[in-house]
Amino acid sequence: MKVIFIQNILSYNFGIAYLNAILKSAGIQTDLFIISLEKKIIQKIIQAKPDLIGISCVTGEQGFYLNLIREVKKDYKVPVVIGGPHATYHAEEICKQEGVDFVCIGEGEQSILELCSSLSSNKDGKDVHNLCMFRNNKIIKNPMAPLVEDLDSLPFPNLDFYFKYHFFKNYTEMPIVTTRGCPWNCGFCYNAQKQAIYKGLGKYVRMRSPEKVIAELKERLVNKNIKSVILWDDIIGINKKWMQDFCERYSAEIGLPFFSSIRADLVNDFNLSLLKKANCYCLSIGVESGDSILRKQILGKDIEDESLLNAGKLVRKYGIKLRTSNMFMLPEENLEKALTTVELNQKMGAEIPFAYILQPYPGTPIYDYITQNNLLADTFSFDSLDPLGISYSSINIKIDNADNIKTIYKLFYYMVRSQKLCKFIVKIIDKLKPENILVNLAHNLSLFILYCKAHNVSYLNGLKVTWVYWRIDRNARKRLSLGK
Ligand code: B12
Ligand code: SF4
Repeated sequence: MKVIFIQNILSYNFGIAYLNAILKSAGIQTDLFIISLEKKIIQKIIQAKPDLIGISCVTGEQGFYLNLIREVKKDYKVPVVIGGPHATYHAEEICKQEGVDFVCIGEGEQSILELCSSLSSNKDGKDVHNLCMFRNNKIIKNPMAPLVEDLDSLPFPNLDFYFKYHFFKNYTEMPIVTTRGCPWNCGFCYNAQKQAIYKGLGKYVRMRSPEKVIAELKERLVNKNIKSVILWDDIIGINKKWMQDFCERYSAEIGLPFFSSIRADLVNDFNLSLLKKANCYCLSIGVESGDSILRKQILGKDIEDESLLNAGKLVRKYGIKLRTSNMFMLPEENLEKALTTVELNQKMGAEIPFAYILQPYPGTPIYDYITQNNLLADTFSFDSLDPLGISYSSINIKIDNADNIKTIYKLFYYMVRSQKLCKFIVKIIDKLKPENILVNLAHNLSLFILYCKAHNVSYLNGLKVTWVYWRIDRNARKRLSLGK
């Protein structure tokens, strides 16, 4: 049995890495193809003769993957299973698409093993937990397996196949996942849906033991030029004992600077003194909107202004860089409310203020709000959601002052960092069209600065990384447009 994973994004994918580890431990052969790093991708996949193709998909990428698997299947009949966030939240829709044989809802370790053995014994996945499929015009949903209760029982995620690519050999940042699940349910996030899918199937928020996390990191750092670590968790800091144990072990045994996200209401002296001692260089906090009504009632994030201001003050007091995550083009947002987001970030002292455009994912409360209030743009299409959420080619909702807000989104970094510049921009905002070439240039420059600061790299190294990404992206686009 041979399983091949196909991936679009130029980054590790820990969903795939966990599945790789579990398959390898069962003696199943695996490989990975990263589309932008391969020439003649279709031929390569066919030549590899997989018995199963696995794809991990976030919303926005589905159209791309569906086209690719249809191309493969023209010349090579192979079962395809799609998992990951998009498959989990939109299983019924995606299972009907041509070329998709199975959709895996939720955690996939048990399912992928069961699927391999089911396919080997010609059972067509009907006996496999978590799978959803479309057969004889009917959607079949198999029972869900309970959540993996003890994350320490899983083998360490296996990234080996990423290192066949030069690109990953040069990576200086090492991510790690320490938890699964988040106890909150913000209205723009899929977490609430995931909680509902897993209701009654075990404890939702689980943490790996600090001991195992450190052991995995140590294993992963051997012979690599890693300069920093990034925690790819939804949240840290909920469990005091865990935080203390993790931070103490990290500082004694790893010590590299690391990045993490944290909720503002978990920012306190206890957590921050531990994080600082462990060499946390940057914390990312979700502000979402500076307008508390928008944040709390429309976006469903129950965090007070005071909590954000206090978090900003404390993070700065401990000498940790403050990254914030903000959204624009929100329902009921107007110029004044968008400017409150700038102002709150200024007051918090955000050094790395990052802005996104709201992507109203179908199935989330914010999407329901937008559709019920007739705010969805006529041009909205499920398939055109931006897989990165930063390009604003697909603005999805109708709001007043849209042009002004788009300009603020693009110049956000400068407006937060300099009050003088902010006042000036506000004065001439009507003249600054968001498509203006200078506005676009300034926006791209700010993305570059934000990248370097958040990833703790010098501008020179940042330029090298940008150049590598740009070249890979340009070559991949050329090849794909020529069908190679
Ligand atoms: C790390 C992370 C990133 C990283 C890496 C992305 C990646 N593709 O791995 C970076 C920083 C690059 C990133 C970027 C983005 N992210 Co992000 N990210 C995360 C985060 C915090 C952790 C992902 C992770 O490693 N989880 C741990 C692994 C073990 O879990 P998993 O991925 O779910 O995998 C399990 C199952 O899903 C399943 N599975 C997964 N793949 C497959 C494949 C097969 C074949 C099978 C059978 C099963 C299977 O089995 C796995 C093991 O149990 C998640 C939130 C979360 N907690 O999952 C958000 C999350 C995935 N991100 C999200 C978003 C929106 C984005 C961005 C659009 C944000 C932005 N504006 O930049 C971009 C999109 C990038 C892209 N095209 O992938 C959303 C996706 C929502 C959606 N509907 O798709 C999530 C779910 C956050 C959220 N709660 O809404 N992200
Ligand atoms: S705290 Fe973060 S991960 Fe948790 S529900 Fe809110 S946005 Fe989602």
